[in-house]
Amino acid sequence: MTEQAARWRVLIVNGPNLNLLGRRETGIYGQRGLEWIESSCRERAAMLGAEVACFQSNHEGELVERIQQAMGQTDLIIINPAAYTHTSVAIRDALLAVGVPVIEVHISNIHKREPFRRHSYVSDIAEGVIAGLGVEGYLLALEGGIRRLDAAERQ
Ligand code: DHK
Repeated sequence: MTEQAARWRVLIVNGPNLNLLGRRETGIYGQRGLEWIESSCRERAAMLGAEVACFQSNHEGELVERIQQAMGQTDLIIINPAAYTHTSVAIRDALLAVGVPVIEVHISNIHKREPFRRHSYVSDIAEGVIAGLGVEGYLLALEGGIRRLDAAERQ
């Protein structure tokens, strides 16, 4: 597929410990690092007519601030809040505040793990949720999210 000019701006946000992907609990999270996710998403986005900004932090406040900066600047947020999925009202409120469609991604199937991982503060405000499909889940979120933006524009 040939590259098109960017029509959509996508922000990919990753929460705590995801900087250690590829080295951390590889039986659960796999061998690929965050760099693979970010470069694959940039490449796929370019093919789909979108541009991607990536952000990772281990700090809740930094994640909130980066989400706030997306207000009026971003068409889609793909977020894996990692452990903050299960605890952070602040991240939920930031996502609600910016009013941008959200797709939540988890590398592992959080419903198959410890009971405390089954609750997400993001799922009920997200357009969609992908869990358990490994790091490929980010690419699926990107494709699905852009397809939805394209469809909404055509209406
Ligand atoms: C990543 C984490 O770091 C955990 O805290 C979540 C999520 C699950 C994931 O599967 O991507 O519970």
